[in-house]
Amino acid sequence: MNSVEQTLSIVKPDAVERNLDNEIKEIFKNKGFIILKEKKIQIEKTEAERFYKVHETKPFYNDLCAYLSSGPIVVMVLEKENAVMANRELMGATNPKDAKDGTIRRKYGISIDKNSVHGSDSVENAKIEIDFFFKD
Ligand code: IDP
Ligand code: MG
Repeated sequence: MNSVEQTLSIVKPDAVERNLDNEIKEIFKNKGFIILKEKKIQIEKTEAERFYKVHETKPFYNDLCAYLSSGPIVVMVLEKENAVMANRELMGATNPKDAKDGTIRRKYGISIDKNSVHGSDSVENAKIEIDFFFKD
């Protein structure tokens, strides 16, 4: 069953730093995503720790949170049919080296940690992540 979904996308510091945020937004729009909300912000490390709490036992957790809070990011709510999985496919594998041609991480990712974009991994987590950044 196809249904219209919303998902959270983040253009991470490595990509914003290289001024790729507009280019990446164009890719989403060209693939039929509607950008419902967006903002450019910089978060505190403690906020990054809350956002990535599922990874708190991983060896890379501290570096990951330091990195996400190291510079400006662009957070967006994307809408499209099957948006969660469509965005995951468009992003490509976590490690840019493993990402398929035509994916955002293949094109722009520098390394497994500086992989340019975040995307929610389930409809349930998308709701939590959208609330995290856009609840008002
Ligand atoms: P995802 O972003 O593709 O959903 P996750 O497994 O949820 O990947 O990991 C969250 C983020 O943590 C990744 O995007 C990446 O930036 C970082 N990360 C994941 N695995 C590693 C690793 O083995 N070393 C360093 N950073 C990692
Ligand atoms: Mg993930």
